[in-house]
Amino acid sequence: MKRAMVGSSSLLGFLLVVSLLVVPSSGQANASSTSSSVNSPLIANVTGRTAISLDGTWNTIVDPYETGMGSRFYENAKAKTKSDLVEYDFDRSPKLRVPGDWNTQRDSLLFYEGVIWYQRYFSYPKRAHIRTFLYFGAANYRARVWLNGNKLGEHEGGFTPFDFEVTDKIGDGENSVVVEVDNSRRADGVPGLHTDWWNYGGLTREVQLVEVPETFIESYAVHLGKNGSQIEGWVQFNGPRQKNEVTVEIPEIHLKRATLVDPAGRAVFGFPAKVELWSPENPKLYRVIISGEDDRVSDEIGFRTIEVRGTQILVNGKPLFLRGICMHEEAPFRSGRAFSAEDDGTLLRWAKELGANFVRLAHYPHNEEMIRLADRMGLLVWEEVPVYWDIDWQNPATLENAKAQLRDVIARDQNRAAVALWSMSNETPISPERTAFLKTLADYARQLDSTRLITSAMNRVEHAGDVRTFNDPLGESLDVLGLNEYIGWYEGRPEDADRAQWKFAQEKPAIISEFGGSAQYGLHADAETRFSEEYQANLFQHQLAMLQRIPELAGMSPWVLMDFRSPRRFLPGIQDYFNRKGLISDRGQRKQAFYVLQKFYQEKQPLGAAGP
Ligand code: GCB
Repeated sequence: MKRAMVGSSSLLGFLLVVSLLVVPSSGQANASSTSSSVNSPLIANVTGRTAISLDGTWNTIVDPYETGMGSRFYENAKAKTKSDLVEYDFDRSPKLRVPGDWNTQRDSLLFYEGVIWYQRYFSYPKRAHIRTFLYFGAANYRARVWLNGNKLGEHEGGFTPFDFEVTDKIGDGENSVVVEVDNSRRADGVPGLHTDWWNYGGLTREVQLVEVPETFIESYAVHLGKNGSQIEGWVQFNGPRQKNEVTVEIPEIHLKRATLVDPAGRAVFGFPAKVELWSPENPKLYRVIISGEDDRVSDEIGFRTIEVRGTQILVNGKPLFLRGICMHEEAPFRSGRAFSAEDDGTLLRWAKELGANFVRLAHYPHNEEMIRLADRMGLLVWEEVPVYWDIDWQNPATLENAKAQLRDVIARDQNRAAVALWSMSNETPISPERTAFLKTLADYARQLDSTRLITSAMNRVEHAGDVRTFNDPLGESLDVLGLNEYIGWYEGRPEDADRAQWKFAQEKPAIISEFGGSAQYGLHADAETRFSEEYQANLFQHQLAMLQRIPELAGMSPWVLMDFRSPRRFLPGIQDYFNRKGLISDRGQRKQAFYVLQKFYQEKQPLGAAGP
């Protein structure tokens, strides 16, 4: 037993058993193998680590008949004599950029769903006492990875990060990495066979080699305790040996505390601290430095509380109406999967211009930088896993897959003050199996992160004349109810909203997580004409007037910030495979409805449950 030091002078009251032996962490590390054979711990905050980027151009082979496995493409073989038969050659194959979806890099790949093999060489200076991980920001949808012909593992799920430890497999000097990426839709996948967004395939986010010491900080959570006066959290080490202490430092408030690490490499801490709170109006971030004996990680972290009281959402103890907008991770101007700081910045600046304090990042985890930027810009975030429409509710492997995606996005973003809500699903048809599946997910999310609110976007409504009752049994398992409704687009006329009265089966905060209608930018007609800007603007007017009459309302996120590609939108000259419900066109032009919502967000406050 031993006492750890608090700051430089006082003593910390934590007494923990100390051991010099630390086993690799269990929780996250081993759980990573549930739906995929990824056995490496998922390293948190890769941007704060020493890393070598493998972004750039990769050699690629389009393999529609999935010949590559049988032909052992992963060996990257070369004919050694003139009579050797090798029927592929990465070196002479066309290239694709990484990060990037393949669909928008080559015309012939726009609709492609299947396998593409990626290969590149890199040189690496191997050093003693350094552990190396090959880290992928995301690969849609399934990836199998080999280094120098040795299989590292595979991963399923198109929007979450994964890594493989390559310390023993990486060579000093030249190496070759091969990745088979398959974006075939699967009935047992998450999402399943049908989505209303483009199935962008490829290595869609960054690829890097991350270097850490032998015993390193695998993951950590640092947040404001529920009472608002204490900074709490945990640090998880991974490696053979660890000094008995970890230090958490917030230089700006002269805070430096040491905490003991338990034999499993975990330290749990909590100490009083007075911090300036993070909020949408004041997105204050502090530099937080976590140091063990050999490793040190620095992060920018905001401190705030979020909770519900009756039908209100409270941020830092005060009711806040979420003035939101939904968005896809779709690149402005060029169309395709967004991945760069420039793409993210444009989208979030548009949300700010609209007057939003909240974004619903539909329908899957967006790139990590998007969340970090929201943190810096003061935008609360709804993050979602792609449990979308119908999936294989009765399949245990599908549930494990959804849980793995949830676990990994929480592991990646749990230190972002911006993240207010974890969403389990979108518009899932009600059945006992579905409700049980989503309840399991909601319980799991709470177990992993008790500091945020759990929600889902639902759409079951019971009609009795003009009274609409939102009633989904899943609501029992949630903190906040998300409701998608399309009065005036899929249902009736925009004016029907004037008579609609809303009731909610559960007394909980409700967010209208979607409403909207399509308009082609520049198409002008009267407000009766579908796809005209006037129709969409009129629909927004009626919707907003209706939403103002719902006292339970805690927020809204209309559908959607920008037009996005969708394989189910066929109308020539209008849709052309784009969902046109954007308030901004895919070329960045603001439609009339943009200004209707902007005016509403600027003028009408406070709203709904956050009102007086
Ligand atoms: C919805 C879905 C969203 C679609 C949207 C639409 O209810 O949640 O993914 O894109 O409607 O435009 O139909």
